[in-house]
Amino acid sequence: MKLSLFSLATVVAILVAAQPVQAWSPQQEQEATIKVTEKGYEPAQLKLQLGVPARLTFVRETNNTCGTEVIFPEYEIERELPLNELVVVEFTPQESGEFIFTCGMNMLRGKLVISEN
Ligand SMILES: [Cu+2]
Repeated sequence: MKLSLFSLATVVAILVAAQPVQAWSPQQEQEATIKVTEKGYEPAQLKLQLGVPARLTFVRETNNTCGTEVIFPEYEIERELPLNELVVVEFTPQESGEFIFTCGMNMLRGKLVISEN
């Protein structure tokens, strides 16, 4: 009896060790595309979930804008936005609340609304 219990525990331990870690499945990501047009950022507001990696794709569709770069002050991210090129910005929201992203001169503004769900 003692031996079989030990064997069962060993088998269970091996099975548990062999399981992939579900918490890191690739569906744990959030994505959005933001256009830079003559009206500014479209959309100008994004809702993001706290702690889930975010992948934001920017595309500047006009030369008639000062939004030739985008800055996320809280995440110390700055990216050039060449005309009609996809530029991916990735970060994981670490704090809930409202945060801005802007052009290089702080004229165009977008907002991140980060919450736990
Ligand atoms: Cu600007």
